[in-house]
Amino acid sequence: MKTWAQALAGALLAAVLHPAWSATPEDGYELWLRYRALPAANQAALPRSVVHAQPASATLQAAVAELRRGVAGLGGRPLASASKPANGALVLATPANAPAGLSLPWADLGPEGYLLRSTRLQGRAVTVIAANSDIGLLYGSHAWLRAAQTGVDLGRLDARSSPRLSLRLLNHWDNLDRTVERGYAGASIWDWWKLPDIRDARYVDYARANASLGINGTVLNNVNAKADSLTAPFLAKAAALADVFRPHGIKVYLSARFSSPAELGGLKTSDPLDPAVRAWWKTKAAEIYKVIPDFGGFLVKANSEGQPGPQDYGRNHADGANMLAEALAPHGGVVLWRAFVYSPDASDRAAQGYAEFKPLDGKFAPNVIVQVKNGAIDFQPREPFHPLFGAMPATPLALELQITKEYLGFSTHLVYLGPMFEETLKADTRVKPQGATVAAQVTAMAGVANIGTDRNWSGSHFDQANWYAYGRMAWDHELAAGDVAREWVQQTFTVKPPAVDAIVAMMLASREAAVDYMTPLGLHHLMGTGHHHGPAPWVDNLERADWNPVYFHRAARDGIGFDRSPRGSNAVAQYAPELAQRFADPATTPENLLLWFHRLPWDHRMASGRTLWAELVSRYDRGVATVGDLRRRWAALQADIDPQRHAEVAAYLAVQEAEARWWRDACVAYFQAVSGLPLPAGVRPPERSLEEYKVLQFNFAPGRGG
Ligand code: BDP
Repeated sequence: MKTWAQALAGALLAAVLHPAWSATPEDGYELWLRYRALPAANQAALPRSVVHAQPASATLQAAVAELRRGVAGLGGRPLASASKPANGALVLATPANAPAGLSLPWADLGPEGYLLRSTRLQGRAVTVIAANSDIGLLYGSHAWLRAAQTGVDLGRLDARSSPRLSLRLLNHWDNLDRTVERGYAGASIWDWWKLPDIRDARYVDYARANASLGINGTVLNNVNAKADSLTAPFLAKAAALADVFRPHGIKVYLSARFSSPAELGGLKTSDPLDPAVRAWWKTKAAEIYKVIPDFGGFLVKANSEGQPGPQDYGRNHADGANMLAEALAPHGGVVLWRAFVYSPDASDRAAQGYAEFKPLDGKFAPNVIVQVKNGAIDFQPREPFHPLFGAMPATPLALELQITKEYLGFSTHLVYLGPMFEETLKADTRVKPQGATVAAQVTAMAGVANIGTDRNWSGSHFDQANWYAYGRMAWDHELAAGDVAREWVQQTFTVKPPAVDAIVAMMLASREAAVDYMTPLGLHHLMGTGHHHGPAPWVDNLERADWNPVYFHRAARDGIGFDRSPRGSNAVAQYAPELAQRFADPATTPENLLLWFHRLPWDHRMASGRTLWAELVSRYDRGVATVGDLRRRWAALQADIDPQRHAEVAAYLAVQEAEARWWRDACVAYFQAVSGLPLPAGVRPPERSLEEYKVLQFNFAPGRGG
């Protein structure tokens, strides 16, 4: 088999020799904003002029600049600014500058929404992009460009969209030394050393890409925060970034370290009820707003995994969050207070977030948002939705998703997360008889970013799709993962229908494949210690019980799984009664969550008629087979994809296939040893012995995650 480097070198050579592709190889830098020439027939519908308010605000200028760039690429033509509509013109309209004769449903658009409409205005056929604000016009311009890139008929547009969530955020886990916690795409793009004076051009492209999705806020630094990020020099750097992002509608937020009053202010305590501590935060907030007048607020990880917090002083989460909220409120800022907490002594880690936060419902200040991970453990390949969704009706909640694939094969595995995001957003919490999705329970979304200095931004071409899908679904949670994948492929790779269909099908198969080859049937937390890559279900020696894979799978001679039914930890009781009842019984628990909620004998009968043991092995096999299939399908697309990106993806898929086998073989070997059962008939034995898998070490690059 060729090595990764050989495959890449071969492909680069092919790129040079291949006559069908342009001389500049595609390296992924342009993301989905590539604006390649449309087929000649579609170019005719592109505008030659754009009518907009003068003088244009910085945001309107950004919109017009993006439209110019797009039309130049799509049709090779300039787009002139005009004051009157000509035939075929684009007209950017807000109520304040709407041309005479234009009547639109402004009230329905909300502060950020937009409308695209092909219409007649002053006797001319035009396309109106309308919004109540310039930021709405920027979003509308991006939507128009998306329509153009995805082959929508530009002469018959009639679309309208407004976000339901007012906060659509990225969370960067970027450290001040430019390492990125759980980052697999190079270093942090924030060049703290050169900021604030040097503003990398990449910051603008970052803002453009985010604005194209409707992302409107970014937390710059890691939730495991250093107090330094709140010192004057760093605030000046953050302010420089805020200046770059502002025209694109993106506010800057910072992760705040709870012990900052003691660490930076020299106070004896950081007790949230201490008047001096409260005063310190008020002064700090005022200092921040002086340099960043539209600062978004603080994200806080407190009393979680060793981080300081109010419990250090005998106070609770509400005491801590409300103190910060009080400091930010006069300036319009919010506190995003994370609910990711678990203590070493609890009997079920999955039950703790709910246990600590549910009693505090209604106790938080109005500008506090409790930020909850999608599931109750930790961004596993599949988790049921977190029971806090729907359980805190008096508290605004944010849904936190992880875009970076800490538990899903880093950036080498092709795993499209759209289906996973959709699964959570559309999960029915059953807190209302008529149904109540997770999406309907939240007022904000936060995505842990997968962005770094790699030329392709996300570490792999397909990981760009996860950034894209997160942003699109944060704007519109009703979107289907398949539709989002389709528009991403059309903008990123090709518009040829058979190739688009083939790539979308690959993407849609990929998440379930990863669940199958890593943690099928509701298993979770089987990964290697520390770096979290590769299988290690045998680990049982970590200082905290609830860090050990054996704590989560509980496999032994008599069975496997975590009993969260009333006979076990009873974590099922944290769900609405209807779900609690459904999850309490193996017969009514969805099979894909079976071992999350139940500990069952190996000979438990599955829907397929197989025993649990045979089913488990077959799921592992199915996962590996699907990855082999993805490889073959990608190989068949060689003529449709530019050579550099084709080869890079092919090389990554080869790694993924080898690692899927590693996962499968190591887990099957381990569970076989524990269960003492023979392999089901016809099943391929693991390539190596269990002992060999146990000593395999995954070499991860230092500085690329803790
Ligand atoms: C875990 C990560 C750890 C993060 C933590 C968090 O392994 O690096 O700090 O989540 O979300 O999944 O705070």
